[in-house]
Amino acid sequence: MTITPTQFHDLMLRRRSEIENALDQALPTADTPPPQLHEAMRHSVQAGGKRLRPTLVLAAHELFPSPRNPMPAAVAVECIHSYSLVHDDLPAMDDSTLRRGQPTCHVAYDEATAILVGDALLTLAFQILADSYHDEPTLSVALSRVLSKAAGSAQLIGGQMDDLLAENDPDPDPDLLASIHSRKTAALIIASLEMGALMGERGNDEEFIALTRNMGLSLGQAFQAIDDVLDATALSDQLGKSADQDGPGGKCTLVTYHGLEEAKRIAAQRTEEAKEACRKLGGDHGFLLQLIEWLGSRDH
Ligand code: GRG
Repeated sequence: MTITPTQFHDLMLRRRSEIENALDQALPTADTPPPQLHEAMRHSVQAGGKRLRPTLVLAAHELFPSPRNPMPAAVAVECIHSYSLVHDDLPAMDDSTLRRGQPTCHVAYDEATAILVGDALLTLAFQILADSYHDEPTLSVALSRVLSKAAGSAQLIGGQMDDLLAENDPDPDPDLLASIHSRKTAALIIASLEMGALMGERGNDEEFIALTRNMGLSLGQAFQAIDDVLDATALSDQLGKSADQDGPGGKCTLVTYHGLEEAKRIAAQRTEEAKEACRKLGGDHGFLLQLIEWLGSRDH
């Protein structure tokens, strides 16, 4: 079913608000002992953000919807994403002071608290999956498997490690750069789509799941290319995070490696590939298709 831009905009707002309500319910209240930790968790998760990954979980479930509730899985993915941002901003990593338009967690609180916030969000994600899908143990295990693999040392964490090791490399390897992007950025995007698809009516169809993951890889690559372009061209105010973090720090990006125009071309090409893959999925893909298009033209 195709949807108009106005319908897409309204749906995005509605879903975002539903996701934020669910996050609010899932996070321990700020006065839960120790309050400093729980306030800081809320500071980091509730600062805003596009809520892309949870939106992808919901959109993939909607392709072939089932009576299952995809929201807890969507919340679990956002917990992992938020933890990775808190840790990425730490002085030992990207050393950033602004995130989602707010002071980063270690600036608003302190480094030890920010480390513990990341630990707590990572743990909470799997508690949510275990609690919310315990009536369907096979599904619960499948969701935990997909998310733990994407967040683990071979994917998200390994991509971050190689990203740090590659900093200031005078002769960066383009294959390593692509591999870092597919692990650091695309893995969680792929997992979000796969988790949504697993909960839908075609969750047991291996070919469908493989197609969904394939679309996620193109979307993840497009997302990273646009992130690199925005980092090089946008202002911190617009991004809500410290801009031009990559250039001066000596980090290799698609822009520093290929130049701005080629990075833009890669972003557009990957976006087209993701749209093509989305159409092949069939089902009710109208919202997902517009979401991919919107991400291709995002300015923050
Ligand atoms: C610390 C294990 C660990 C991993 C960190 C998140 C991350 C990996 C690195 C952040 C650096 C970066 C710019 C990655 C590129 C893509 C990315 C994850 C951007 C941030 O995601 P958005 O734009 O953020 O969806 P919001 O705030 O909108 O949720």
